[in-house]
Amino acid sequence: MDNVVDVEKNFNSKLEKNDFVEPKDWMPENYRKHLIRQISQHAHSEIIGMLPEGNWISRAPSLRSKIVLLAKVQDEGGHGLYLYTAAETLGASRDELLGALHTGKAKYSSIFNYPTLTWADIGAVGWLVDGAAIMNQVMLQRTSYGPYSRAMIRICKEESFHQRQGYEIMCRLCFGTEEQKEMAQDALNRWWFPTMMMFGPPDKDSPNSEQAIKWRIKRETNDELRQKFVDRTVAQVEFLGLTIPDKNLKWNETKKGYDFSEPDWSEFYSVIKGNGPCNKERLEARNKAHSDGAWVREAAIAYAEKKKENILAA
Ligand code: FAQ
Repeated sequence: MDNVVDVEKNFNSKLEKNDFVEPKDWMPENYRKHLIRQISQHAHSEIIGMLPEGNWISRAPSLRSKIVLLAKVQDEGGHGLYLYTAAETLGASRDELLGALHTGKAKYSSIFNYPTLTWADIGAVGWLVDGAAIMNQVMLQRTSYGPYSRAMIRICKEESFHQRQGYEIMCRLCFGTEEQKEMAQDALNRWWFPTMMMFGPPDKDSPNSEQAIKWRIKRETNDELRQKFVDRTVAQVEFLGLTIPDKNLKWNETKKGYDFSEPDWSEFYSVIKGNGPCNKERLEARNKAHSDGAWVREAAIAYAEKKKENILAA
């Protein structure tokens, strides 16, 4: 058996060479735990994220928009599946992870604790929320853990379609009637700062970032990604003829990027502690979906067992 020094050297050399760490490779226990924490929070965000958009499937304004929204929400369920599976390769069971979500012990993205009040919110979620998700996830395609990286490559392809779905809705509203444009502006006003919170607290207050960067789990910091997101989004807002609800937003020639206001971090901490506008509703809906789906899981297990029996008997 390899000694501890050798396996640790091998792990570090993989990181240095930008090689992937694979499930059967030796890894430090804290690296494994860090990954389970981040990947499972990410998986939970995908399936909780289905709820605010799912609310609008029956109210979509046309058959086309209903079909597109249905496909998007279904994709998010698929993303949850890839990510739970990646977490399972680290030794975490699906039941354990879902149990932590359903009892409120596990975190999921703060953004999904805000309500989707109008159809314009579905545009804003696709455009801003999926836009921020892609900004974060593009770097995760190069994360050091192989199964997570491969899941992210597939997820990013689908997320970029989602971002366009949202921007298309915003275009329709902004180039439609005055009333529709007002709806779009109202959605931007409500979603802008919660979206900025998606990247996590400022680097100086982020307990996990430093180690995550050392292990190449994260390749860019929370502040770097937030800055990139603002810089990329301003032109899209201008094209729509809307206004970002931030009086301090200003181009800074020296840094070649925009200066902007920080979101209200006390609101962020309150939301992730469970006190956002929809935390309770989201967990109730998620628990109900899980218990309503019990028969599907039972049927799938019975089918798999029967199939195994038939194979063994043949
Ligand atoms: N919400 O030390 P850091 C999507 C927690 S995209 C809730 O900076 P880290 C697509 C953090 O967990 C959204 N909690 O943490 C979609 C930590 O708590 P802990 C999901 C947050 O991990 C679109 C504490 O604060 N994307 O779902 C948030 O280095 C539309 C200190 O923070 C991902 O999860 C937050 N916003 O950086 C689906 C991407 N921010 O665990 C449906 C992968 C921070 O120590 C519809 N995750 N916290 O108790 C990541 O890249 C990272 O985990 C960050 C946080 C950047 C989210």
